Amino acid sequence: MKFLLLLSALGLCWAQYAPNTKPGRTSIVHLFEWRWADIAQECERYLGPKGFGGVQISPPNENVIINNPSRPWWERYQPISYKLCTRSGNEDEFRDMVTRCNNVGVHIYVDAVINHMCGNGVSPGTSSTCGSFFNPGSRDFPSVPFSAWDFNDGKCRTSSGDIENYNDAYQVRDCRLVGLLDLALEKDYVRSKVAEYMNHLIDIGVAGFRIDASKHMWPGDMKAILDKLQPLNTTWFPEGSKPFIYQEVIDLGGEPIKSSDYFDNGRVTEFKYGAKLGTVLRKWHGEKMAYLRNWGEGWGFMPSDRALVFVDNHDNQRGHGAGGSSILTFWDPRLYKMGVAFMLAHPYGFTRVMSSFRWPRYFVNGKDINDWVGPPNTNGVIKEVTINPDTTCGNDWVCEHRWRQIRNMVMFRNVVDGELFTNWWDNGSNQVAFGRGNKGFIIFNNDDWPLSSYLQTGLPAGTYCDVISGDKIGDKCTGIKIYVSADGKAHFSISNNAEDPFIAIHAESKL
Ligand code: QV4
Ligand code: CA
Repeated sequence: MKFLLLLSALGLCWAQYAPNTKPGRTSIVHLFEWRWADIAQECERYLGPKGFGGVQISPPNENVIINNPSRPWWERYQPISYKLCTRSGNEDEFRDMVTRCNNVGVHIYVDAVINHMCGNGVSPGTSSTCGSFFNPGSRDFPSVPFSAWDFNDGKCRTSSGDIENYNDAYQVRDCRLVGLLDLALEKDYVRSKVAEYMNHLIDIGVAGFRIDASKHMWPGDMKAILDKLQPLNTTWFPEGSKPFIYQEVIDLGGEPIKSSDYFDNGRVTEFKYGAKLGTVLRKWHGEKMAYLRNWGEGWGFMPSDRALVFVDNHDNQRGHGAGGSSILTFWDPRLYKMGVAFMLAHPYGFTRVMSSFRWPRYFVNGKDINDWVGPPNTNGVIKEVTINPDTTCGNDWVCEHRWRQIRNMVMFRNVVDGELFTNWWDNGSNQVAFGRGNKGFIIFNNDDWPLSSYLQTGLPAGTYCDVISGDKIGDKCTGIKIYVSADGKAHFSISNNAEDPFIAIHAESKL
């Protein structure tokens, strides 16, 4: 009996579903391609004070430099070594970022690219972000070191050596994803090198990992790597804390590899979430917001406590990965704000907000031919994130996370944390509302006619500031005011032409 208990305790040990955010902080933001120095400042000047729980950073390890096209964002998904040395900064800058962010209660989540090294077709040399030598043809990465023994060439059975058919789980795991040299993760040596890299990051103080291309790794191999990880740094985390793990698996149904295959290792990205939410808000295929009443598991999504959710990510916002045309992005700001607000108000999943850079999007026959364009830069050097007087960002950094509507909904989610999904209302079409216990209430009008309704909010009587049209500053609202009467009801009116056709109020926006 004791032995069984011990076994189950050990079993629970490595599975990490808790995001390790500070109490009262419930979302993370992906600061895609930001420099470590800018992230450190953003933690101190914005993310900490505004209640963000953490930052997903771009891969911090040395990658190949691609010059044709010129420094695409995706070069960072082609590792050369595990040295912390990229366009975002060196190891000193990385350590400074982790320390300063942790010190203001904002944790760092690393995008771990461990399925592969660089592309098979890349020329040998030292065109890498730290100048390390590598030779893809001979499978030589001396800075790790990895050599021909450490790759899956012998195991993959497709004629090209690349993944050719996603209906064959073996080739999806053992062959090359778009030509990327596939690591032999069944080897203890390879597992140890990967774990050594991740433990180095844990030692510095990171709180968890996005595991890139998880679909392309056997769940058992990943478990073996996770078993080698040490507990989080006790300067900032309780003794024995395990890193938060969320695995990138694109499962839209219809393939043999399922998200659920990975639940034992940690959370999994729920790609159905953004694809469906976009379809609903765009009103495609007869969808309407009224159908969101049973959003979550009711829509065939994975269990809420296994899901990492987002409206868009760095791939599908530009047509990579599961980039369906329904995906909402900053390019459609009105619908995007509604989508992100719906996500942040709804209890399902652990939420990640996207923060992008602008690029010269240019469609030819329905495909963005500039989908490769890297971050704002001067001769390849990533530009600083400048802050405008109105608190938005300059230098083509979009900073969706600083948009008032999104930033205030991150706070809304913190305030309603743990409260039930309550007081659903809809008009049978695209006007819907719901509450979170007696802590918050949100209402949307995505119909082509005005909304005017007297609804139960579940909130205590009082005057509340709408946090979408404005803020509560001192004892004043800079936007719309909502009057909740003693019975919890309030009148809402939202024009279908409103700049933002939705209203949100919560316990801390009460005057
Ligand atoms: C080219 C040819 C291949 C050929 C190869 C030969 O297209 O047919 O075999 O050369 O060397 C880039 C290029 C791609 C190129 C490849 C190898 O786009 O054309 O292949 O490099 O040089 C990002 C980009 C990819 C990019 C990759 C590496 O999206 O375009 O590939 O970085 O630079 C699936 C997966 C999922 C994945 C998603 C995009 O299941 O895991 O595709 N998502 C993650 C990341 C994503 C990243 C990777 C995985 C790879 O989120 O950003 O891919 O690490 O759905
Ligand atoms: Ca693989």
